[in-house]
Amino acid sequence: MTAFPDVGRILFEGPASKNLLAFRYYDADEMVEGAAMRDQLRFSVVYWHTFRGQGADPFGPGTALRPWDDGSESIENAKNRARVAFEFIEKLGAPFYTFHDRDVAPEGSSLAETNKNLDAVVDVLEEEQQRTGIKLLWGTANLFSNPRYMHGAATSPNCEAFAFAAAQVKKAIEVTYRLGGEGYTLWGGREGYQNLWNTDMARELDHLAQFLHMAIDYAKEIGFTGQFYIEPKPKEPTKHQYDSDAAACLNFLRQYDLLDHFKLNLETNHATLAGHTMQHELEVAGSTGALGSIDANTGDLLLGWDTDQFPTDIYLTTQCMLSILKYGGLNPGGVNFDAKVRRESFEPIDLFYAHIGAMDAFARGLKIAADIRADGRLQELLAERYSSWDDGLGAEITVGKHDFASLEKIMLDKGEAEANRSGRQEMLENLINTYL
Ligand code: XUL
Ligand code: CO
Repeated sequence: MTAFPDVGRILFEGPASKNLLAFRYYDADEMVEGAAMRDQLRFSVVYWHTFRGQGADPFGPGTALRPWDDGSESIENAKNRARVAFEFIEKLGAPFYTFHDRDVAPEGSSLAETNKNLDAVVDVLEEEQQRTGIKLLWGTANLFSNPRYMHGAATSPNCEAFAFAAAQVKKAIEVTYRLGGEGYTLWGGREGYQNLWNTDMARELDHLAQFLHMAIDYAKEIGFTGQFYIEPKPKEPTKHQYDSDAAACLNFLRQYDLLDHFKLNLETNHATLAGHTMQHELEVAGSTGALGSIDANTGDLLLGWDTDQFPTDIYLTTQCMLSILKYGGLNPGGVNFDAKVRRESFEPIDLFYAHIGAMDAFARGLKIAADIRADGRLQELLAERYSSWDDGLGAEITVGKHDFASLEKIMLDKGEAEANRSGRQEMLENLINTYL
């Protein structure tokens, strides 16, 4: 049985190819900065949008045609869907995937039954991973769709919602471990508030930290050594999410002694919702040693919500890959396409076009970033800009040889600081464009 009879393995055909079902830039074996593109980019397909997304929006129901899916909540349908997912990922040639517990298997009428359903589908995932060699980048639990989580999960005022979420994450970590997952992600879901009149923020944050400590303690107990991530997002579904941006996440992790156990999974559209660029978020995380993985998508700047579109903008992917290379790559993270096809792109083939374009955009971004780094002018100009700190007074300040009084004396003697140099913003923007 095949769900995509008209599509074979997607091949690299090079930039001259006119075939839109081929890669023009992503050549998995091509070496860039000493590693194959496959290992530099570590592409990953998300189960939730790609295999569960129906294209519904707040104004209308789903439109997607998915002939292999009978629309039921049966285990058989879930198992079949899992096999289709692997056919797709294998044909695409992505080495990884990610899923939430509830994406892959239906909920039962009790936690025990739900866990049993999950195990039954995880049997198929395991079988398909072995058959194809595709690996699990990270696992996660859906702690936001079920109505029990209406007030949040770890931050719920209802301690039994917290307890249920704990049981759910325990199981999801076990399943991730069983499947050889390289990481585990906790996105905030509904951990935030809609209204401060009914919210004890300090208490909620204490509970969230306690929950994360329980997760890492349990991973340790069972021997799961994968990387844990939290994923910043400023709003949606709540008015304010506690993990609002990279800086807020880092502050939270530091405050609660969690910094050694978590890295950040940064998502482009979450960065823009936070009023930042993805480059900003990558620099904040990277410069702190906390850059873990990316959810590679993009938003629509004319729509103020999380549109989760596939990335096609070479300028954006170049910025991403420049920061990623600068901070030593993503391994064990990856470039995870947390993106969905548009409601109007309802045919199965659109899933291929979407992923192929995004993979090519990132491959191109990687190659351009590597060119910029090999050329070296950008780094030279940056180094030059800070060169006053390399010796003399700057170096003395850096090593702690001065205080306010000694600096005052120097400036009283000199009377004025040395003249500034131009920031050369336009020249640098032009320089970047010469590589594109
Ligand atoms: C939500 C989002 C999630 C996480 C996984 O905006 O990005 O899909 O990536 O829970
Ligand atoms: Co995401």
